[in-house]
Amino acid sequence: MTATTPHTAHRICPLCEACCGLELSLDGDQILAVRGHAADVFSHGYICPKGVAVRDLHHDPDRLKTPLVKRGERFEPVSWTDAYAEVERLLTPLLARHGRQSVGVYLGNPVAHKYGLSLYVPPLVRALGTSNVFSASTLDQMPKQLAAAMMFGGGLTIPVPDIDRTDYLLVLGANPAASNGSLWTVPDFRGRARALRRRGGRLVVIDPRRSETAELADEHHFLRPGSDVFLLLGIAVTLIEENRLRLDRLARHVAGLEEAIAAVRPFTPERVAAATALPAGTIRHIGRELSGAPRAAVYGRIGTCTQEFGTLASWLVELLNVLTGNLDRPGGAMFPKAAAFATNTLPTAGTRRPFATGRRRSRVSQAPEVFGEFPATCMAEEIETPGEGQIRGMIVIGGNPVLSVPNGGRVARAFETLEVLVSMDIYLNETSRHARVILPGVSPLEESHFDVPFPQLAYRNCARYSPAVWPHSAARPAEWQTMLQLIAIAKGTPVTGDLALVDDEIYAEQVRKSLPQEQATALLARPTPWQGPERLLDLALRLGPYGDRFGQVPNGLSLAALVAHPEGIDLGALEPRLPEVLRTPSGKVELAPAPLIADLARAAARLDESPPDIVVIGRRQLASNNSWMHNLPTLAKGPVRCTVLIHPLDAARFGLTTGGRARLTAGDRSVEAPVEVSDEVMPGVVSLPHGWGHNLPGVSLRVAEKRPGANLNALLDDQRRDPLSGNAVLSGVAVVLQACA
Ligand SMILES: Nc1nc2c(c(=O)[nH]1)N[C@H]1C(S)=C(S)[C@@H](COP(=O)(O)OP(=O)(O)OC[C@H]3O[C@@H](n4cnc5c(=O)[nH]c(N)nc54)[C@H](O)[C@@H]3O)O[C@H]1N2
Ligand SMILES: Nc1nc2c(c(=O)[nH]1)N[C@H]1C(S)=C(S)[C@@H](COP(=O)(O)OP(=O)(O)OC[C@H]3O[C@@H](n4cnc5c(=O)[nH]c(N)nc54)[C@H](O)[C@@H]3O)O[C@H]1N2
Ligand code: SF4
Ligand SMILES: [Mo]
Repeated sequence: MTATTPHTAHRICPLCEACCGLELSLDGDQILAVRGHAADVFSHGYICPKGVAVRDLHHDPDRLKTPLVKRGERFEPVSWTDAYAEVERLLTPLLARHGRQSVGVYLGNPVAHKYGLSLYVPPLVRALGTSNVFSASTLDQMPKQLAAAMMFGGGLTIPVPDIDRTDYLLVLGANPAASNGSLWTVPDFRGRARALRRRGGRLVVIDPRRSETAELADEHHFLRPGSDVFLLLGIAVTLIEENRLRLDRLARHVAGLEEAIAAVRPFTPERVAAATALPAGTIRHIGRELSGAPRAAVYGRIGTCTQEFGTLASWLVELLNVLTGNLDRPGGAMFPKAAAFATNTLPTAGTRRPFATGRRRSRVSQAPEVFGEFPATCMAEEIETPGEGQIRGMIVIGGNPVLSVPNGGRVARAFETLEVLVSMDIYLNETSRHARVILPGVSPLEESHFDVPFPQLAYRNCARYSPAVWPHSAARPAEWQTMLQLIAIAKGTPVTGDLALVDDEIYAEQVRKSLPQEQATALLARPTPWQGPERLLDLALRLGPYGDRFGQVPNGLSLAALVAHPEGIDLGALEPRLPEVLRTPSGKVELAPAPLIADLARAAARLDESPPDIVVIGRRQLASNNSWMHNLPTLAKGPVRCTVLIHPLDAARFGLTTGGRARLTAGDRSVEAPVEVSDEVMPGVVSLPHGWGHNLPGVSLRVAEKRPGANLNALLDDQRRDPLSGNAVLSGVAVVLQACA
């Protein structure tokens, strides 16, 4: 555990999608300082305040170090053996009595940042045999993934702006200056945006709030929340009517162009203007600038996803990239080529089937399955509603749905009725307090790190891996080992069984999936120095597009090669990938997927509806990370951040002043928070950040509890979704406002 002299370690930050390289100054088991790793080939020394807070996270006295088991009303620390035995004691009979659907799984955001978790989720779900899988994806990016699957044939085949070479960047519903980018791995967005402007390019931001990103922009336009679909349609029609389509070399790679044009055509800027709260002239102006720029990219993110027309909006973003000829060319919107785990780099085997959702429906709301998941907003009702297939046990992995899912109070009540809740979490927090057993992960610095999804979405191709800064003590399992144990329990293997065998089986399955039989057998006979996620990573790297194919390709990538380069291996600027990147049955970019064309009728029906008086939107803040970094002292400083932002005109109407308090009500749900009057938000819109509300009984977060804030999701409705993707509507929700006494 301890080294004797101060030294330095390098490590990719696991806290957000920017994946910055960190440099840690260490003395023994203490972190003295955290700074950016200047030599990192990808992030070049960039870092944000959350990266610095890795230190607080590692040393947080509230971070759980032993498993907890609930006895009566209280949690007791227990040994790992006892904790696993308790899980087995609770889970095995439940599965036997009520069948495989009786246990559900919820996967939270950190799962995507820890390959020791994410690589073991599919085997866990298979071992459980449940279709009741929920995740933060349906609170977030499902629309974008669904649109990508329909258009390009892969849920992570999502183009990203080639920011360093573009001349015009149109950003809708994203605030990378605060969030550091999402479905777009781009450390130092701010620096790159400034460079874009310095070389004469333009940044245009569409957002109901003048965000930190809008502050950097040449142009910012307020937009009525939830109306991106109409703005994007209006821009598309501008291009069509004004003879601005420039498909050029894209023409031979697309299918459905005429159909897409015919479908969007009725939505002229003049027709959609009122719904967006933007003048038709502004919509046309954006279309003209976008099509006039030599190289341009359109990027839409969470604001365009967490709304009723999220999938339509995500489709239209890419449609604009195609219509302007900017898809897949330098300076446009390009497809990264990741070194490992990207399905769009795997050989295409057999016949490709069209992408489909709804292979199953959820029991209560009849929501279609999308990528094997049901909407997170269906979880509570599936637990509450009796009958065949009712969920009676949950495994929550790295998630805090009580704060992150709309109608969080209902989630909490539902969780209380479960026979079993197993939580893999590092804190006793708003969600894990409902668990029967909490299995805490070690510090992220005590495990090795490789980002599975994010290099697939990165501004530049590169491969980086971080070994553990310190080995975790032998008495505490790494998270992948806990995953193996849960898999074993789900399979009915006694907890005394050999987990190495479970791991070998998972590896063997992956090898057999990746190679023809003979080669697979030969490979499995070869010894490997790796185990667990590292062995899976080595396999993926070596068989990936830059891989050494186990010695066949000289200087190809392997895990050993990555270990030798703590600063990462640069794989170059993004390069055109059409048509090789596509996995659609036609081998073309599908511009007019039938479910999307059909969904336009639903949007059209909404065009003439009068908007609610006041709607609420969220707000991400640099020093927060969803619900779980409020316990870190370096981030918990400064003014109270969980405030209701309101425009001066609305503040006057409702008798609200800065420093006073407002109550927001929707249906029978309400929250209260301090008011901040500001013209940063547009009239008719109030903004409250999500992830707060740390004042619930039973949590053990001594720093966060002091400034608990209000839970936005205690207010939001769990029955509002984008019907195609199942994504929750988190933005543009009507509320009633009142001043509090
Ligand atoms: N109203 C509203 N709601 C939202 C959003 C919004 O914008 N507005 N955003 C949505 C989005 S984009 C997302 S991604 C979701 C996030 O939803 P969730 O993933 O459910 O919530 P997080 O706050 O990310 O919670 C992460 C949990 O993982 C735990 N954790 C942290 N590190 C580790 C680790 O290393 N191992 C394990 N096992 N656990 C760990 C934390 O303690 C915490 O309990 O929230 C969504 N909810
Ligand atoms: N500091 C920090 N960084 C984070 C996180 C965090 O909590 N804190 N969370 C991480 C996660 S899980 C995610 S998913 C990413 C998300 O990263 P981003 O997608 O960049 O998310 P936000 O910063 O919430 O920016 C969304 C913007 O959309 C605007 N908006 C709201 N409604 C609408 C609308 O209807 N239309 C349009 N056009 N705009 C709208 C909001 O005002 C906001 O400025 O951030 C990640 N990074
Ligand atoms: S931007 Fe994201 S990845 Fe980079 S230091 Fe901050 S939290 Fe870590
Ligand atoms: Mo997210």
